[in-house]
Amino acid sequence: MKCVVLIESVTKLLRFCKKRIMINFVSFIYRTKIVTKESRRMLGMNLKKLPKHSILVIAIVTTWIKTYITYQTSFDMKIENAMQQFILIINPLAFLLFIYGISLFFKTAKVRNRYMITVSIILSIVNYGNVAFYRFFNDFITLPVLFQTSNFSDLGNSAGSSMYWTDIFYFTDVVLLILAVKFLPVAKEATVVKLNMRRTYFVLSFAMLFLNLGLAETERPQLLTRSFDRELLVKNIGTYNYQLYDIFIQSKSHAQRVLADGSELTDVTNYVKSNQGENNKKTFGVAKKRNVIIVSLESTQNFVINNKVNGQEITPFLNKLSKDKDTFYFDNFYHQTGLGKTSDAEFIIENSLYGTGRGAVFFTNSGNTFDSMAEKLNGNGYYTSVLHANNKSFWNRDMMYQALKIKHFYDVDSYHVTDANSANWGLKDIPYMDQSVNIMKTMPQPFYTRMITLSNHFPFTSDPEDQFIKPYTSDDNTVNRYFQTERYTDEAIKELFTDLKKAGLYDNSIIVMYGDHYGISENHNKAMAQYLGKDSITPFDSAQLQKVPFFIHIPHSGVGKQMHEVAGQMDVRPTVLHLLGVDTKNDLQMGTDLFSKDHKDFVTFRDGRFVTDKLVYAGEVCYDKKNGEKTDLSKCQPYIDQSNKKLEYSDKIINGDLLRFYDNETGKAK
Ligand code: GP9
Ligand code: MN
Repeated sequence: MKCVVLIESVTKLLRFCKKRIMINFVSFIYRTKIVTKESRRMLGMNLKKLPKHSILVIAIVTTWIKTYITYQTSFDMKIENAMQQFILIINPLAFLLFIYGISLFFKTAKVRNRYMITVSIILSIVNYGNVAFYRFFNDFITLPVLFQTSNFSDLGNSAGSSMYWTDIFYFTDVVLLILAVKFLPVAKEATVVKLNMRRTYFVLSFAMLFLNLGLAETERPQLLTRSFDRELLVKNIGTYNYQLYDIFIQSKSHAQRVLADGSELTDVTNYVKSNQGENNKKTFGVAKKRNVIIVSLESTQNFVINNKVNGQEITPFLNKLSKDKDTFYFDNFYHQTGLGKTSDAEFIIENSLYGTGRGAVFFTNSGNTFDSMAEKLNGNGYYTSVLHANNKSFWNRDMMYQALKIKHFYDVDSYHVTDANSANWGLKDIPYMDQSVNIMKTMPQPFYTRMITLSNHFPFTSDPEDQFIKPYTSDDNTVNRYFQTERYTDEAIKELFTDLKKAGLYDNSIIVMYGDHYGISENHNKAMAQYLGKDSITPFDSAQLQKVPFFIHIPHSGVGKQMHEVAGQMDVRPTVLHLLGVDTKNDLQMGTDLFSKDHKDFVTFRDGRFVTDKLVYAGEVCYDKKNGEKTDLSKCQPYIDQSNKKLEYSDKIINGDLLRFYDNETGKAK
């Protein structure tokens, strides 16, 4: 009923607007002096009073239209289908209904109008701020960026040059609202707006919000928990909601940071020092001054290595490599990522610290001080970069890479991406390898570059010409396809090696490769059990399935072999840096050099599960690793305690931003 009334009011208002508002506004604009009370009376003489709350409707509709026009004209958002377009149209609405609707709580029309004008001005500033920022950074504003001084000066310098007089458009809604308040005859609400009316109104705005989030979730599952790409967020929830979301995330981590003072460092430092191993003299510096190429193998789990589907090898190239004399292949190596997936893996590789348990650390703590592998290598004469053919704001990489002191990010704009050479998530891995090696040729040497593959990403779709093996046969198409895209990525790695040889870069480089995280989640246990020839996948099996491959290929070294130590992504940083002859004894890192005799067969996952050479702890049950049988919890207890400690110290470093107080030259607090 209330809904019908509201719709009727809007229709009446629109009809009225068509006939009358233009007359008023046009006459206003063409008059040389401000319209006097008298002329206003004359103009309004024939007008019937507009329905109550017309100003509210005008405020919402004008800001809504302006915001949508801004999306279309000022941001480069790729809209792929009608549903995305629809979400884009409706996404400002819930927020606008809510924020302007607060005016319904004020008692007089005067206060209500003032409130709405103020909101309209603030929203216009936020909207325009994003436009100006986007012109320069090709990205949306996030709070830490505003407070990064380097950005400030960049912004300051560019502000003038990226503002035009036509930008007045971004304030049209404010102007229209002020004019409407001043000149439109609106029927007055006698007292404060009725409770029933308010209730209906807010139920409507929340319904709008749920509709928006529901549609966004079907378009992009786990949008708010996982996909921290600002473009995707804005596309789905709109600029205003995004800005609120950003404030929420940033203030949470800011509060923890403010409370830290560096006194926690003593415990953390002692813990880390007691876990650092002796360097292995044989391998330390074995790859000194070589270029370092670290490849993130999207969704590659270890069970595909040296394994077959339909009688065919899944990863023939990696299989050969696993037995190569120049390659260390670790077959008991686990990923340690959380919600941040690929970005968590990157974070661990760079810092040998855990991501946060509450989201992607790339997003929550991109303002922190770090002591990344890139920063260490910058200091050792390396040119540092990342090569990844995706939108730079995905996983907040553009911001986090600055904090990690990565010198250059070759993002999607550095690549030639066409419909023909892309599938699934974007540029296919084979052309990605070709183009990346071309970029490497232009880099000063020695360089450290990280590559991130994409083709083997969920939902594992590919073009027929890229399917080198037949799919698996089960009633789970995700699992069936996974083998094909994995096979394709293997071919891309082969291409990388060939390209590096052709480019003359192979001999003086080392190539490190790791699986970033699982590809097949527990939702696909049935098909996985079928493939692995098991009755079912137990928590013990699931923990074992977190194994990802890890390769270190050192051309012409002859030192390679298969390594069976229980290890994890945390160990990559110290292992690689030591191979390059860069010491890490004072660094606050959670991993140890895998070539050190002090390395322990013990890996803790982000969620507290762990694996040792004898035990697996998962789902709060202790398992005997040999046979997967449940065993006495007391056997796991010492490792549970150590795991908790490790996670706690790592979290302390990140949440308190403790590295800002730490001097890794001296190994002491600053
Ligand atoms: C996106 C790619 C995939 O750039 O790294 O991220 P994921 O969804 O696997 O975390
Ligand atoms: Mn990934």
